[in-house]
Amino acid sequence: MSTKKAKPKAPKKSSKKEDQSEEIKLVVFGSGGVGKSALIVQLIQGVFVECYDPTLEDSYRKELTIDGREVVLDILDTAGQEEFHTLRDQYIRHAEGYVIVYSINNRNSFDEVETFIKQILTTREVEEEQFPNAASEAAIVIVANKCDLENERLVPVDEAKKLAAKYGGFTFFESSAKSKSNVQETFVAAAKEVVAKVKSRKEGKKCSVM
Ligand SMILES: Nc1nc2c(ncn2[C@@H]2O[C@H](COP(=O)(O)OP(=O)(O)OP(=O)(O)O)[C@@H](O)[C@H]2O)c(=O)[nH]1
Ligand SMILES: [Mg+2]
Repeated sequence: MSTKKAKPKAPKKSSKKEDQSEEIKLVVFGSGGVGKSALIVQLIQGVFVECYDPTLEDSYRKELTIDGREVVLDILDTAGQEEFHTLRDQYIRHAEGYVIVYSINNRNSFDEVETFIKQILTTREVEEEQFPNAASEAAIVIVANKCDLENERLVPVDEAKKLAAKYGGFTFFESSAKSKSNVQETFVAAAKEVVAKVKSRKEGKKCSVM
Protein backbone atom coordinates (compact mmCIF):
# COMPACT_ATOMS: atom_id res chain seq x y z
CA MET A 1 0.00 0.00 0.00
CA SER A 2 1.19 3.49 -0.79
CA THR A 3 2.11 5.62 2.22
CA LYS A 4 2.00 8.87 0.32
CA LYS A 5 -0.11 11.63 1.87
CA ALA A 6 -2.64 13.47 -0.27
CA LYS A 7 -0.93 16.56 -1.67
CA PRO A 8 -2.36 19.82 -0.33
CA LYS A 9 -3.95 21.70 -3.17
CA ALA A 10 -2.53 25.09 -4.05
CA PRO A 11 -5.25 27.59 -4.88
CA LYS A 12 -5.51 27.72 -8.65
CA LYS A 13 -5.32 31.04 -10.42
CA SER A 14 -8.19 31.41 -12.80
CA SER A 15 -7.98 33.39 -16.00
CA LYS A 16 -10.49 36.13 -16.80
CA LYS A 17 -12.04 33.84 -19.40
CA GLU A 18 -12.32 31.10 -16.79
CA ASP A 19 -14.09 33.44 -14.36
CA GLN A 20 -16.85 34.01 -16.88
CA SER A 21 -17.19 30.38 -17.95
CA GLU A 22 -19.60 27.85 -16.65
CA GLU A 23 -17.99 25.12 -14.55
CA ILE A 24 -18.70 21.46 -15.19
CA LYS A 25 -17.70 19.10 -12.43
CA LEU A 26 -16.60 15.65 -13.56
CA VAL A 27 -15.21 12.77 -11.55
CA VAL A 28 -13.27 9.88 -13.04
CA PHE A 29 -13.79 6.46 -11.46
CA GLY A 30 -12.39 3.02 -12.24
CA SER A 31 -10.21 0.25 -10.82
CA GLY A 32 -6.52 0.80 -10.11
CA GLY A 33 -4.22 0.97 -13.12
CA VAL A 34 -6.88 1.22 -15.85
CA GLY A 35 -5.51 4.54 -17.07
CA LYS A 36 -7.68 7.22 -15.45
CA SER A 37 -4.75 9.54 -14.78
CA ALA A 38 -3.14 8.78 -18.14
CA LEU A 39 -6.37 9.79 -19.93
CA ILE A 40 -6.66 13.02 -17.96
CA VAL A 41 -2.99 13.94 -18.42
CA GLN A 42 -3.28 13.18 -22.14
CA LEU A 43 -6.33 15.49 -22.32
CA ILE A 44 -4.73 18.33 -20.36
CA GLN A 45 -1.05 18.12 -21.30
CA GLY A 46 -1.04 16.09 -24.51
CA VAL A 47 1.50 13.56 -23.23
CA PHE A 48 1.30 9.86 -22.39
CA VAL A 49 2.49 8.95 -18.90
CA GLU A 50 4.29 5.59 -19.15
CA CYS A 51 5.01 5.06 -15.47
CA TYR A 52 2.39 3.93 -12.98
CA ASP A 53 2.12 6.16 -9.94
CA PRO A 54 -1.14 5.29 -8.10
CA THR A 55 -3.31 8.32 -7.47
CA LEU A 56 -4.70 9.38 -4.10
CA GLU A 57 -6.69 12.34 -5.42
CA ASP A 58 -5.87 15.02 -7.95
CA SER A 59 -7.87 17.72 -9.63
CA TYR A 60 -7.43 19.36 -13.01
CA ARG A 61 -9.07 22.18 -14.95
CA LYS A 62 -9.52 22.59 -18.67
CA GLU A 63 -11.24 25.29 -20.69
CA LEU A 64 -13.35 24.08 -23.60
CA THR A 65 -15.94 25.44 -25.99
CA ILE A 66 -18.91 23.12 -26.30
CA ASP A 67 -21.63 23.95 -28.81
CA GLY A 68 -20.56 27.60 -28.71
CA ARG A 69 -20.68 27.67 -24.91
CA GLU A 70 -17.46 28.39 -22.96
CA VAL A 71 -17.04 25.95 -20.10
CA VAL A 72 -14.36 24.95 -17.64
CA LEU A 73 -14.06 21.27 -16.88
CA ASP A 74 -13.20 20.62 -13.25
CA ILE A 75 -11.97 17.02 -13.35
CA LEU A 76 -11.40 15.01 -10.19
CA ASP A 77 -9.04 12.06 -10.60
CA THR A 78 -9.70 9.41 -7.96
CA ALA A 79 -7.83 6.48 -6.46
CA GLY A 80 -8.68 3.16 -8.05
CA GLN A 81 -7.04 1.15 -5.33
CA GLU A 82 -9.45 -0.53 -2.96
CA GLU A 83 -8.09 0.98 0.25
CA PHE A 84 -9.10 4.53 -0.75
CA HIS A 85 -12.77 3.87 -1.52
CA THR A 86 -14.26 5.53 1.55
CA LEU A 87 -14.50 8.91 -0.19
CA ARG A 88 -16.59 7.69 -3.12
CA ASP A 89 -19.99 8.89 -1.90
CA GLN A 90 -18.56 12.34 -1.28
CA TYR A 91 -17.08 12.45 -4.80
CA ILE A 92 -20.40 11.34 -6.29
CA ARG A 93 -22.30 14.14 -4.55
CA HIS A 94 -19.68 16.73 -5.52
CA ALA A 95 -19.77 15.87 -9.23
CA GLU A 96 -22.30 16.49 -11.97
CA GLY A 97 -20.93 13.99 -14.47
CA TYR A 98 -19.04 10.71 -14.26
CA VAL A 99 -16.46 8.99 -16.44
CA ILE A 100 -16.12 5.31 -15.50
CA VAL A 101 -13.00 3.70 -16.92
CA TYR A 102 -11.99 0.05 -17.29
CA SER A 103 -9.23 -1.45 -19.39
CA ILE A 104 -9.91 -3.94 -22.16
CA ASN A 105 -7.21 -6.28 -20.85
CA ASN A 106 -8.53 -6.43 -17.28
CA ARG A 107 -11.74 -8.41 -16.73
CA ASN A 108 -12.10 -7.39 -13.06
CA SER A 109 -11.95 -3.73 -13.99
CA PHE A 110 -14.95 -4.27 -16.31
CA ASP A 111 -16.88 -6.15 -13.63
CA GLU A 112 -16.31 -3.16 -11.33
CA VAL A 113 -18.01 -0.76 -13.77
CA GLU A 114 -21.49 -1.89 -12.78
CA THR A 115 -20.63 -1.45 -9.10
CA PHE A 116 -19.70 2.17 -9.85
CA ILE A 117 -22.89 2.72 -11.87
CA LYS A 118 -25.08 1.37 -9.07
CA GLN A 119 -23.29 3.39 -6.41
CA ILE A 120 -23.62 6.60 -8.43
CA LEU A 121 -27.34 6.03 -9.05
CA THR A 122 -28.08 5.06 -5.47
CA THR A 123 -26.15 8.01 -4.05
CA ARG A 124 -27.96 10.33 -6.47
CA GLU A 125 -31.24 8.86 -5.22
CA VAL A 126 -32.32 7.31 -8.50
CA GLU A 127 -34.94 4.67 -7.64
CA GLU A 128 -34.04 1.12 -8.60
CA GLU A 129 -37.10 0.89 -10.89
CA GLN A 130 -35.60 3.80 -12.85
CA PHE A 131 -32.29 2.01 -13.47
CA PRO A 132 -33.31 0.83 -16.97
CA ASN A 133 -33.81 4.53 -17.80
CA ALA A 134 -30.83 5.80 -15.85
CA ALA A 135 -29.13 7.28 -18.91
CA SER A 136 -31.74 10.01 -19.01
CA GLU A 137 -31.15 10.83 -15.32
CA ALA A 138 -27.37 10.68 -14.87
CA ALA A 139 -24.47 11.95 -16.96
CA ILE A 140 -22.33 8.81 -17.11
CA VAL A 141 -19.81 7.88 -19.80
CA ILE A 142 -18.28 4.39 -19.84
CA VAL A 143 -14.76 4.15 -21.23
CA ALA A 144 -12.89 1.03 -22.33
CA ASN A 145 -9.28 2.20 -22.17
CA LYS A 146 -6.03 0.68 -23.50
CA CYS A 147 -7.64 -0.20 -26.82
CA ASP A 148 -4.13 -0.09 -28.33
CA LEU A 149 -3.60 -3.44 -26.55
CA GLU A 150 -6.00 -5.30 -28.85
CA ASN A 151 -3.92 -8.49 -28.69
CA GLU A 152 -4.44 -8.57 -24.89
CA ARG A 153 -8.19 -7.96 -25.04
CA LEU A 154 -10.26 -9.85 -22.44
CA VAL A 155 -13.47 -7.78 -22.62
CA PRO A 156 -15.39 -7.90 -25.93
CA VAL A 157 -16.89 -4.56 -27.04
CA ASP A 158 -20.35 -6.13 -27.18
CA GLU A 159 -20.35 -6.85 -23.47
CA ALA A 160 -19.72 -3.22 -22.65
CA LYS A 161 -22.36 -2.06 -25.12
CA LYS A 162 -24.82 -4.46 -23.51
CA LEU A 163 -24.04 -3.02 -20.09
CA ALA A 164 -24.51 0.54 -21.36
CA ALA A 165 -27.84 -0.47 -22.94
CA LYS A 166 -29.05 -2.12 -19.73
CA TYR A 167 -29.16 1.36 -18.13
CA GLY A 168 -30.92 3.07 -21.02
CA GLY A 169 -27.90 3.75 -23.21
CA PHE A 170 -24.98 5.34 -21.43
CA THR A 171 -22.45 6.81 -23.84
CA PHE A 172 -19.60 4.37 -24.45
CA PHE A 173 -16.14 4.87 -25.96
CA GLU A 174 -13.11 2.71 -26.53
CA SER A 175 -10.08 4.88 -25.87
CA SER A 176 -6.33 4.83 -25.62
CA ALA A 177 -4.37 7.31 -23.57
CA LYS A 178 -1.32 5.98 -25.41
CA SER A 179 -2.51 6.45 -28.99
CA LYS A 180 -4.75 9.46 -28.05
CA SER A 181 -7.79 7.68 -29.44
CA ASN A 182 -11.11 9.11 -28.17
CA VAL A 183 -9.51 10.99 -25.27
CA GLN A 184 -10.90 14.45 -26.04
CA GLU A 185 -14.14 12.86 -27.32
CA THR A 186 -14.73 11.14 -23.97
CA PHE A 187 -14.48 14.30 -21.89
CA VAL A 188 -16.41 16.42 -24.38
CA ALA A 189 -19.20 13.81 -24.36
CA ALA A 190 -19.28 13.81 -20.56
CA ALA A 191 -19.44 17.61 -20.50
CA LYS A 192 -22.25 17.61 -23.07
CA GLU A 193 -24.17 15.11 -20.98
CA VAL A 194 -23.86 17.37 -17.96
CA VAL A 195 -25.09 20.35 -19.96
CA ALA A 196 -28.02 18.34 -21.35
CA LYS A 197 -29.06 16.45 -18.23
CA VAL A 198 -27.92 18.43 -15.20
CA LYS A 199 -27.52 22.10 -16.16
CA SER A 200 -30.73 22.21 -18.20
CA ARG A 201 -32.65 20.75 -15.27
CA LYS A 202 -31.18 23.37 -12.91
CA GLU A 203 -32.06 26.13 -15.38
CA GLY A 204 -35.58 24.70 -15.65
CA LYS A 205 -35.93 24.80 -11.87
CA LYS A 206 -34.76 28.43 -11.76
CA CYS A 207 -37.38 29.38 -14.35
CA SER A 208 -40.23 27.68 -12.55
CA VAL A 209 -39.52 29.66 -9.35
CA MET A 210 -39.73 33.01 -11.15
N1 LIG B 1 -0.87 0.56 -23.40
C1 LIG B 1 -1.54 1.45 -22.67
N2 LIG B 1 -1.15 1.69 -21.40
C2 LIG B 1 -1.86 2.62 -20.69
C3 LIG B 1 -2.96 3.32 -21.24
N3 LIG B 1 -3.44 4.14 -20.29
C4 LIG B 1 -2.66 3.96 -19.21
N4 LIG B 1 -1.71 3.05 -19.44
C5 LIG B 1 -0.65 2.59 -18.50
O1 LIG B 1 -1.28 1.94 -17.42
C6 LIG B 1 -0.63 2.24 -16.18
C7 LIG B 1 -1.61 2.81 -15.18
O2 LIG B 1 -2.10 4.06 -15.67
P1 LIG B 1 -2.71 5.16 -14.68
O3 LIG B 1 -3.24 6.24 -15.52
O4 LIG B 1 -1.73 5.54 -13.64
O5 LIG B 1 -3.89 4.31 -14.01
P2 LIG B 1 -4.97 4.84 -12.97
O6 LIG B 1 -6.28 4.31 -13.41
O7 LIG B 1 -4.88 6.30 -12.80
O8 LIG B 1 -4.53 4.08 -11.63
P3 LIG B 1 -4.86 4.54 -10.09
O9 LIG B 1 -4.44 5.96 -9.93
O10 LIG B 1 -4.08 3.60 -9.23
O11 LIG B 1 -6.32 4.33 -9.87
C8 LIG B 1 0.51 3.22 -16.54
O12 LIG B 1 1.71 2.48 -16.65
C9 LIG B 1 0.11 3.78 -17.89
O13 LIG B 1 1.21 4.13 -18.71
C10 LIG B 1 -3.34 3.05 -22.58
O14 LIG B 1 -4.29 3.59 -23.15
N5 LIG B 1 -2.59 2.09 -23.25
MG1 LIG C 1 -4.42 7.45 -11.26
